[in-house]
Amino acid sequence: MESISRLALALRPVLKFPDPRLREKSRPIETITDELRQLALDMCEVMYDEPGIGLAAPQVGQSLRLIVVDTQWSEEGAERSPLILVNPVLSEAEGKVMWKEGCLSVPDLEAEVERAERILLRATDLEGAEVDIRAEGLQAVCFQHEVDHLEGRLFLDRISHLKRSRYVLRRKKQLRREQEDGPAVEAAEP
Ligand code: K1U
Ligand code: ZN
Repeated sequence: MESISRLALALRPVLKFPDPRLREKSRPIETITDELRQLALDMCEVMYDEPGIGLAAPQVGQSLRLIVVDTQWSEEGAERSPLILVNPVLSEAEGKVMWKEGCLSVPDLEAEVERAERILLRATDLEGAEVDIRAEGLQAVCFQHEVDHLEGRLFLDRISHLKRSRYVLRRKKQLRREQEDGPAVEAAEP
């Protein structure tokens, strides 16, 4: 049954660098509609399927200030418990950490990025209630990464020029090869 529903309902594809839609500043959400609720659920599915610990609406081609985050679900024994955050704003940043990040929109790159160690994130949930979350460690880093997406920024913009230029060249070659040979085929799940 599971495999039939997964076949019937295609997941929203994740846009990949250098898609220009990843560089747009997303617009604030004014009204919480059924369409927005559906988008949030679809984003959670994509995040768990990829797999990832966060996702921002522009990564699925929607220029809206909506993010989903679940930094714990992949730990042993943990349940899925996504945070769905509308119009998130970061404040009260304290301290600095270096964190090795990846991005579902920037294939085949992991790099150390400097981030604030602790932050306060203020947002609205899907019921329209205000939420304040004080975060540190991976959750704080993930919030900063996702809010960057809403501004059209990628973690690539926060690494050295040399590392970025090397990645851009490698990615161009990869895309050229895919155009010639077709995209690499991912192993099917059992
Ligand atoms: O926004 C994204 O592209 C998702 C990205 C978020 C992120 C990762 C690391 C640091 C900050 C933000 C990812 O989820 S990449 C995949 C990943 O980190 C992961 C996947 C499965 C299990 C554990 C981590
Ligand atoms: Zn990302």
